[in-house]
Amino acid sequence: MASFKQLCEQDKEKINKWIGGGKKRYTLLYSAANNGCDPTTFHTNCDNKGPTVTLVYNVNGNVYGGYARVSWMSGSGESVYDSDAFLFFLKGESGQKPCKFMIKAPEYALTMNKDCGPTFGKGPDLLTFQNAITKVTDSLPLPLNSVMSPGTYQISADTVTEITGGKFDAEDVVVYAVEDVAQEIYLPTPWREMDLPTWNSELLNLLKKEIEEYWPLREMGVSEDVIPYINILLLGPVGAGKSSFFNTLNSLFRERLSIQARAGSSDTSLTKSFNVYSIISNRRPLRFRICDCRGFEDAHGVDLFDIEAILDGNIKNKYTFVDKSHITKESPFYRRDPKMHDRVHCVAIVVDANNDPDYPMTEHVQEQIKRTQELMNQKGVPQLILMNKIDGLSESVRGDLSRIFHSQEVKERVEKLAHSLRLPPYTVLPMKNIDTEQRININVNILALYNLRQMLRAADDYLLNYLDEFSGDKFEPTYEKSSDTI
Ligand SMILES: Nc1nc2c(ncn2[C@@H]2O[C@H](COP(=O)(O)OP(=O)(O)O)[C@@H](O)[C@H]2O)c(=O)[nH]1
Ligand SMILES: [Mg+2]
Repeated sequence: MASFKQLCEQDKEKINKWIGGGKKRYTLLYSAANNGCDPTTFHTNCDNKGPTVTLVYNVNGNVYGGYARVSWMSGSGESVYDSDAFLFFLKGESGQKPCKFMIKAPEYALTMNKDCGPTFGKGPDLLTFQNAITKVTDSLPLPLNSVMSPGTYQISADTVTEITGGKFDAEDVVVYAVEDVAQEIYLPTPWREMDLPTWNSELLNLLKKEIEEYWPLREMGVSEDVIPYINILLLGPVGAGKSSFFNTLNSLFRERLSIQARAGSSDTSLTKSFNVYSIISNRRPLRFRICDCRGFEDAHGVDLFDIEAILDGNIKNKYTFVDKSHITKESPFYRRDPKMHDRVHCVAIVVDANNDPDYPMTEHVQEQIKRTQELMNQKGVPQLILMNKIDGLSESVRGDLSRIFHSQEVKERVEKLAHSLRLPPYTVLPMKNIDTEQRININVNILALYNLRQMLRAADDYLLNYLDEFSGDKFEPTYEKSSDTI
């Protein structure tokens, strides 16, 4: 599939300001690179959808486009009045400043033509494409007249050359629906049934105690020494917050800020090695370990062979990943005879909640995750999604994290993310981490423990499939045996 260009949060903020009014929601309707550069497809996806923003990503790395308040329609070249429409230049490779070009003649603002892509002005000032265009190489050869014969908008021919860099070929033409998000919706009934009553220090202590007293399959009557601990593997794109999640948990049990796992926002993975962390509470290691893995990256990232070896328990702590290669059986970090407690019992895919929920990561990373998911499915390893950084998603939740399960915004994000990772919504765990400037926060800790508890339960579910392998004397089921007549 061709590369689809994402509209990042900063770009959205810029466009929001140009449109005016408050917060907006952007929903992807059409991408020429993904859906095909064909006017019929554009009109099928975008007609009658209300206000839209169109972006052209040209081969010079310049991004420009237009906003239309009036819906697109499949006409035969009629002009339509739109006094709010404007053209804009968003960004360019050579650092040109973003700029909005106002409408001069609103009666000609938009041209409705079933044979054309989005068309602004009568000139037209911006015609994205005419008739279907086949992608030859990585770019779409948009017609040379695609941009622009200015007249309807306050843009000059010189400016056109500047913003296009003289190139009309594009990598993508993308259309988003733009809706006003009037105000955040607070749902009186939580969207997820939780056994979390009031969020206070009492609840925090209860959850903490439950986790301190956890051991694998305890609830099934398996005794304490059968499986010493379970392993939770954190996987996901670089910068999603894998290391930070461990630091949040560790700080919580140590009751002081801990940055044992290096966290940072560098583009390439800071975590170059496989690190297995355990947490000490009351001078005793807790019965789970967090495996922090190198992040998925665009250029390389963790190899599928290595992931399989990690899942099977073949890779030892502190193994350093090698670019474009993987562990061999000769490596001193290769464990030849992994036991049950060396395996991964639960995987949490860590994703940044602020990414476009339809395209939560780049295609390359999405592909790595998809292949990893296939592997986990084969092996029956339970998967959860840690939807991190929800503080960036909703102002009211940022102010009071305990509102999280009452926020319509978070609920919708959870559903979309679950859909794009092909997992049921209940597997998505919304999360916010502590950062280094922040004091330890009760609500952050409650959420972290709640999410951890879901991971421990998932790990127990995995182990249940292997009950037969645990020796009989150590395993004494406490549940009733089914009756003889069945
Ligand atoms: N706002 C916000 N930032 C976070 C959160 N969790 C992590 N971060 C930041 O995101 C960046 C990347 O985090 P890191 O844990 O290194 O990601 P990793 O590459 O997945 O291990 C760091 O600058 C963190 O401070 C969160 O919940 N909210
Ligand atoms: Mg990391």
